[in-house]
Amino acid sequence: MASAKAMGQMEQDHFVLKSGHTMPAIGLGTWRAGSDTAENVQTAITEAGYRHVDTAAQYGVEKEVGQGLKAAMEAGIDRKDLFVTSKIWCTNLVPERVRPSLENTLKDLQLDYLDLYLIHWPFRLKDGAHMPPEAGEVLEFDMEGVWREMENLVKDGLVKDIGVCNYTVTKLNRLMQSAGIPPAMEMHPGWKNKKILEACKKHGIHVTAYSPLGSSEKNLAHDPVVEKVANKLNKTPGQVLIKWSLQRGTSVIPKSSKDERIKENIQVFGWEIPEDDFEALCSIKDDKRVLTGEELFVNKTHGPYKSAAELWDHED
Ligand code: NDP
Ligand code: 1BO
Ligand code: 1BO
Repeated sequence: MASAKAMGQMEQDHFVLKSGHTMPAIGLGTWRAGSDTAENVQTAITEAGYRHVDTAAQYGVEKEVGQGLKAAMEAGIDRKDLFVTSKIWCTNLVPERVRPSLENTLKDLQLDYLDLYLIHWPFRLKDGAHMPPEAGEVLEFDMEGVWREMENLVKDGLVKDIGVCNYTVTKLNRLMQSAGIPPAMEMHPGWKNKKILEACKKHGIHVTAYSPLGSSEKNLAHDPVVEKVANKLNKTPGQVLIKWSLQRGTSVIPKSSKDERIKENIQVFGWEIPEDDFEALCSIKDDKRVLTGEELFVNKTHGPYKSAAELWDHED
């Protein structure tokens, strides 16, 4: 796939969603963010220049993220200049739990609205479900009912945009009647996830690339192709991976708990990956997901999902 740059689009530090709202192109990820989350969020905003933070109820750090946001606002950053995303967890994917879940998230984040509220995974789990789930712990998911309640949050001004994560083209098509659906999907040179990106582009839907560095498990910063391109461009491997995502026209939410890397990961403007190096990155072998969802949602004996392929509608 040619990069957005190669297709003549201008480099941009933000994207405009279908709703007309603006999303900063780089956000700070907070999954497995650890004990320094509040300080990391504050540093990211006040020192590194981030204006976008991605979190989730399931990450268990919303209170800390909220403390970091509060400190940044006390230091003079306006709420309206920040873009805060959170996600509803799988145990709460029933219409009547949507609003209370959002209210808890807002309370923990010390905010009165979210910029983006996402369905974290399109599977409903029973409260207290095991990993991997035991028989009967993956429940029926009323996708349209939950979505309607999320739309009500937008109508009531509690959330500016709503979206989904970890969707397939099949599932996305079910929701396509709705206006704007910014999805967050795993994307890096080791899992390009082209089908969903192309389907979203076709519908004019903005995509955020999560785990852009390959997450902790696959960390592509040590991949020889990435290292070679980084050396050539005099950039770090992390910057090259983040820029690769931006050049595909996605926003990107790298996570780091280290101040230096938090700062490094947003220094990705004013230069570009040349087309041949971009293509070399696209050719990295081993095109596989890191987050298969298998541990969370697959019960090989009892189902309802008996394999990761079933979770992803056999689209991989
Ligand atoms: P990333 O791809 O962001 O990788 C994070 C790992 O890379 C950490 O081990 C981090 O270590 C390390 N790292 C960070 N910066 C650099 C660098 N410059 N050079 C080398 N290594 C680096 O993984 P995530 O899976 O955390 O994805 C990012 C964010 O996306 C998540 O935190 C979360 O907010 C979101 N996400 C959303 C999902 C969804 O379902 N919607 C699923 C998965 C992620 P260290 O902290 O020590 O720097
Ligand atoms: C279990 C949560 C995966 C990262 O979003
Ligand atoms: C569309 C996903 C944005 C994450 O912050």
